[in-house]
Amino acid sequence: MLVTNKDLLVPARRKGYAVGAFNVNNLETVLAVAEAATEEKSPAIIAVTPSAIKYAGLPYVSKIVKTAAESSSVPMSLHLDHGEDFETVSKCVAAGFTSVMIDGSHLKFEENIALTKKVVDLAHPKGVSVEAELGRLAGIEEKTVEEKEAILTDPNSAKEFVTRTGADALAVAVGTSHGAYKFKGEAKLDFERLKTISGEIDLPLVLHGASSVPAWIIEKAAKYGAELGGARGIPEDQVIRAISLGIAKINIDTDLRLAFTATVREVLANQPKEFDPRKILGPAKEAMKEVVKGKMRLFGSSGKA
Ligand code: TD4
Ligand code: CA
Ligand code: ZN
Repeated sequence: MLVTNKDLLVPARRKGYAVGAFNVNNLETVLAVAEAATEEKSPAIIAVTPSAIKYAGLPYVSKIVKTAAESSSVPMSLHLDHGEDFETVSKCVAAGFTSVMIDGSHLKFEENIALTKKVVDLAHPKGVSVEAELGRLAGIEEKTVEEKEAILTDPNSAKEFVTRTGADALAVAVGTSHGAYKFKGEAKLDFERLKTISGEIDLPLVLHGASSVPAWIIEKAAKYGAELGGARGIPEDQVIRAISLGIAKINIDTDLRLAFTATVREVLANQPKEFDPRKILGPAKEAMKEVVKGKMRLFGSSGKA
């Protein structure tokens, strides 16, 4: 069934687990998430970025995801990830998204509040949840204390931000970043900061850039010709620690892209006579589904639907 992020995340924060938000841009990824959620009896958030909308088209992407959610026995939401402006958010709300993120993290504090509040005023009367972001996603390796303070979420202003905007969930910057190259050396998240923020705010907190970049996927991709040297993500034990400190929504895109790519490479390499897309993308879907199921178990959302 189709629900909002608020429906999924408030119980998650209260009970100490997290719901995965999985980015999709094609049918196979939607099927992978929906099938994994059903088999794991887990809630799931299906996330779509503006560039995924550009790729697939808003009517297609919204209808495919809604169809998946409505034909599922488990609760799923259709969420706009990193909505960049009011117009994009309005279009997604009109298309039936049940949750939107407005990413005003690049704006000045007061401007971020004003834009987020404007989105909340549009979304809430329609029963749509709103995620906001404070602080910028960036690796904190080799950064000075001053640089970190400028980038990461300021615990002192986070409370004021959520109170004044009325947002339902807050994406925090604690040292994660998007993509497959998060750290050069050891993974380093600012758990002290996260602890302080979650002490101040009882809203569900969101961890972006949370892919683990599993070694086995990188090795499989590399075996079949991928060049992904230096790829590094967030170790699973650090993800678990973040959940214990108030993270209730975890965004995963990179690990799905890697599983998809590694498997397509494998099939094409092993079966050079194959040219039926279903025989190539079917295994890629299965690989993504296994990744999603693993995340649901790791995040503690399995069995919570
Ligand atoms: O919000 N996300 C997904 C961002 C995807 C970037 O998007 P487009 O190419 O579609 O514009 C995350 O936080 C994912 O984090 P991850 O660790 O998986 O990269
Ligand atoms: Ca941002
Ligand atoms: Zn993100």
